[in-house]
Amino acid sequence: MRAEKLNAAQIQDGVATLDAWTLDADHHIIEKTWTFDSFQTAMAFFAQAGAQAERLDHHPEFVSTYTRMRVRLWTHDVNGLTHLDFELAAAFDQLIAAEFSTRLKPSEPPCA
Ligand code: H2B
Repeated sequence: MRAEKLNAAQIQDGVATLDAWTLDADHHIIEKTWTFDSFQTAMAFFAQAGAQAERLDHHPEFVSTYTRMRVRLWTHDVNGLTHLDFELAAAFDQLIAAEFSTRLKPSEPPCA
């Protein structure tokens, strides 16, 4: 069953449940950027985040810039946001908290 496209209110509610993700101007993409302590750590996150994407069969846009990794999420099939975007965003936040909280750039406090 194809995931249903969320409306503006549902999107606002979804963003409120996440940890510091932002909406793009058109409100159909959510994004977050992490800065890691090294490129190697950023690549380790990429690999583990990729596994989460495969688990949900839902795939982000990743932009890697040295120690920074930017993730943007939307659902291609509906050209908007669905519950899958918020599910994967939450999974990434859980991954960061569980595996990378001590490997974020020193100026970035580890996720609570
Ligand atoms: N990822 C994202 N972000 N949006 C989609 O609509 C999507 C996906 N569709 N990953 C999936 C793959 C679909 O193409 C496969 C066939 O299940």
